[in-house]
Amino acid sequence: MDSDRPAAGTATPGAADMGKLLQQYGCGPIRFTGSGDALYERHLMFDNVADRAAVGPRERYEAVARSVRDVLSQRWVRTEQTYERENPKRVYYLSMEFLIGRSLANNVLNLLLDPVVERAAVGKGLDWLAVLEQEPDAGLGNGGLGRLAACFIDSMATMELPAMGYGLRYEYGIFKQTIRDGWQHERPDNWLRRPDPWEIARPDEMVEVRLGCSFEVRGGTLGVVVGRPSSLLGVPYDRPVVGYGGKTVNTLRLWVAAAPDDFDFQAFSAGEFVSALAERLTAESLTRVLYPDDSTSMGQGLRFVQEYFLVACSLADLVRRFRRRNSGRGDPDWSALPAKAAIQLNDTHPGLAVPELMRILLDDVRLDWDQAWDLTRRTLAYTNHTLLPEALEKWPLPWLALLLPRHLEIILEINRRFLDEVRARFPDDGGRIGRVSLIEEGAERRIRMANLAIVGSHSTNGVAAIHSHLLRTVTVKDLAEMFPERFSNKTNGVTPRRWLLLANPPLARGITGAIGDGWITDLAELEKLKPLADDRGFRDTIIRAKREAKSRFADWLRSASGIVVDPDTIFDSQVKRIHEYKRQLLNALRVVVLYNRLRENPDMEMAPRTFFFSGKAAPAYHLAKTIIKFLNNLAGTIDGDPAVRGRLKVVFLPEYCVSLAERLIPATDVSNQISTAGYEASGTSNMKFMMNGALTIGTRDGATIEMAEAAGEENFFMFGLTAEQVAGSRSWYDPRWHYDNEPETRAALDLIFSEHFSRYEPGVFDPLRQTLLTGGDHYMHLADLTAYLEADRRLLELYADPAGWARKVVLNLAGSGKFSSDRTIAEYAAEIWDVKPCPVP
Ligand code: 26Q
Repeated sequence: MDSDRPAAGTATPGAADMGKLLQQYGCGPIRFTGSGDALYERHLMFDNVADRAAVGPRERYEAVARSVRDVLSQRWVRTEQTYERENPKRVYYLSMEFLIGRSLANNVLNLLLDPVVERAAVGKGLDWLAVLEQEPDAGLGNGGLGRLAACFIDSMATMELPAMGYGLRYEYGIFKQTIRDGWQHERPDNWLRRPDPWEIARPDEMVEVRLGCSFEVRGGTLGVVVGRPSSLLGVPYDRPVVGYGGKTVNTLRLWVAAAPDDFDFQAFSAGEFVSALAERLTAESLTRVLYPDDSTSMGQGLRFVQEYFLVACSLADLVRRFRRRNSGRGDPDWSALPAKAAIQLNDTHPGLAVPELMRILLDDVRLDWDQAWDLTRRTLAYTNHTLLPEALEKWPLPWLALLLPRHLEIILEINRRFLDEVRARFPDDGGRIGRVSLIEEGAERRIRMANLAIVGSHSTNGVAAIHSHLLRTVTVKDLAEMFPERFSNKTNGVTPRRWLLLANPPLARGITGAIGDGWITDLAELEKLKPLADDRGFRDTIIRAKREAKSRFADWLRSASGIVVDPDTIFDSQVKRIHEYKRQLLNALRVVVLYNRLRENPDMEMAPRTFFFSGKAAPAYHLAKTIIKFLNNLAGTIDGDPAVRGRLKVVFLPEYCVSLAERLIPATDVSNQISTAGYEASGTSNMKFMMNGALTIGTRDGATIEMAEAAGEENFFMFGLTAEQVAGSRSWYDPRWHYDNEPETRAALDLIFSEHFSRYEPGVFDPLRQTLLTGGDHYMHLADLTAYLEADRRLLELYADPAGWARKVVLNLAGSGKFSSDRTIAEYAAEIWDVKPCPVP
């Protein structure tokens, strides 16, 4: 572990021994008598009942993690006691995904225990890095949306907000990716095979979830028993969320489905990967597996039940808490609900919260419709994360009729009243009814979850300025016209604790050396670095830190995979889910053009570069899988070509995940953010790269626009069509024109279609021709290729001037302060939730 992490202000334990620390974190009558050492020894011995000389690294990891948990547990209890006593308004963040990654190093860091733990590890001859490697990633999310939820709960705990995350405890997280012959294969991620030291099961706080039908297996197939209601149980598993400094420890509560003894349930399913896991089992299979996002998996009944299960468990839990805290002798004052609870819906995935909260208030509490509707709307708020029409959730009405008949009734009544209002306000606009209705009419009627979430809440926000603008003016224009005051923007952010302090110790140390460590909890302080852009000493510090991060990565890569990369080449990365709109293919075309240039002119000067790609394709997204295949073949062909050896290298890193991001991002010089303008809602890795000293080459999309504004456009390498130009040229755009008129574009495509990268697999890349050329290219790769190459040329020109490059790196760092999730959360707290910190004494 890095002892060189910057000192963290006055709270840093320094040389305090573990015993004192335990006292510091201890509270109330409970006191540990032993030291941290003794804690560890005790866990090692008694948790395993084994000879301590015989236990392996996994047991050591568990013993360390349990010791750390011991340290935080009193603070955790104390946090909940404080909230019980003070009864503040609380935030409930409902999300189908929390992409947490590993917890040990993060918790140690946030507890400010790292100097102590490191000394203890050295004292015991423990290989700390090997211990950390024992922890599996908690991969309970697909990508940006899930990782955002994880950054948000870190920020909320650090800012001492009374907040709770609600999600599902999937037994299998995002699938594991392996690459065979260049193709992606999926394996289940059995991350809970060994006991997880961070979770606490709370069977006493189990809740019941009722469904409108039952399930039966007859003759080997699954049957639905219509009209015979049944129920499931939700068992909470709690995980600590340690705020930086260790003062507040909030809770992430993840639900597991269990069957009552008399229950018989088997899942609906579709899609091979998920069904292979989900098909066989009973009620418990509901929370077995995370659905991979493929934007076409909307037809999956099990996912629908998962979403309802999250909503039903979480609302039951928070309503129970509200009753307990707000009832004097009789019933609680239900009108106080919005003053005590703010529920944030992470996309429409938990959108059934609208009819569920209505159901509770109408049927259980017995309020009248108007009261129930007013409270529901004032309690709920919704965040949108996508404009892609195919990714907007729409659930078939018959599914609700079968599973949630009462909810369907409520939705239809919401819609009836809403459309009456629409007719009254816009009597001459007949088309509007069809556009804003909560129901999409057609052969199969569907519930439009985004419309439901907007109508049923008091706040709708997008996740970057351009995204919020397009949401308001294009995607849900009619609704935004009706309720303009409900719409706002909350530009995303990332936690600087995990993504800078923990991931990049050399850089963090360099920053702290220059401006102190206030940036850890107030990232805007990075602005103080701006004048240092012209300070040669500081520039050198930063460049040395980058170099150190690069060689650390190269060393790790060699030992973990045998792949050798040269840290003296430019590290150029694009890491994210594989999707057409993110345009990994555009990046690949750039590489092919550079490759062609070198082949034609072997003596030309070109700074040596290493291109990293990493990311998963949804298992059923065939074109995305072909893109992965192409990237791998590109890597293989270039590797095998002596003409470019040492000058150009392409690496596809399998199994992109949080812990791989933590290694690669700090080592990256050039960050590629090249989505078709108007399609990437925000992006968040773009921010991580920026605060780790990479320069960005990118399109004017998502939060990248705001990043360039913050650092100064002149310090960014922006290129390509704007969102307006994309929309304006779609009707006449012709990829063929670029092929016919741009020699480098044509040469690159010709090389691909000549099977240069598929000599032994002719035809495998035919689908790419269809995408890029003959099929009209919806994402307009070729329209941006020459501009990309031109931006790339400017980038290389700057690279030839090390001082100029370093200067821009510093100016980027200095401008990255806005992109802390602390800033984002401060905006949600003030403008949507109206919640205040509730410090734990
Ligand atoms: C839906 C139905 C069935 C199965 C899966 C899904 C599903 C799951 C995950 C749909 C979408 C997602 C994830 C979306 C996502 O990650 N969006 C990203 O959110 C980030 C945080 O706001 C943004 O930065 C990215 O731009 C956006 O793509």
